Amino acid sequence: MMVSYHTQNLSPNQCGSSLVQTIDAPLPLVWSLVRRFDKPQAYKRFIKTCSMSNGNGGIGSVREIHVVSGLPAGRSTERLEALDDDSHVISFRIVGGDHRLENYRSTTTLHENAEGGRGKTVVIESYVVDVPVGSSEEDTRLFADTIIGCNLRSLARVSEKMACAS
Ligand code: A8S
Repeated sequence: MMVSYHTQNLSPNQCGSSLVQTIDAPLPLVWSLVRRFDKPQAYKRFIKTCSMSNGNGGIGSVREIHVVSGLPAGRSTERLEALDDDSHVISFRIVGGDHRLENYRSTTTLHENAEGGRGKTVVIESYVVDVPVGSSEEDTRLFADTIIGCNLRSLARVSEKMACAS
């Protein structure tokens, strides 16, 4: 069931992977951050601004991201594809921008950690993206994995800080 959200059907010119992060904070708290499509800067690194160009956070909403300087990109247009408050699933697709992540689509799911008991959350984030002409699959995956890894560790830090304070 949780695996099926992260099953990837890759075309020959695509690559993808999935990353896992355990967080020492309750699922509802972590979900309250992850579900906010209109506020990715609450935990994602590298984002300078985010404004909504369509909708206000429901499925079909579109956001315009501007990233901080120093990255090989300036902006990204992203559409919310799925948001399920019962299953704790969120998925978005990149539909434009000046970067090299063409046809990027990611799915993030949250799970209560069975081993650590209540109060711990496991986050799984997977993605599929086109390998740009002239780039290798390995480089494309390394680039995306690095950004997502930073974001997931930041999500853990922010969530754990909030859990401590509450
Ligand atoms: C996310 C995931 C990624 C975001 C990438 C991979 C991006 O925002 C950054 C640099 C780029 O070159 C591409 O969940 C893009 O946000 C930080 C602008 C899309």
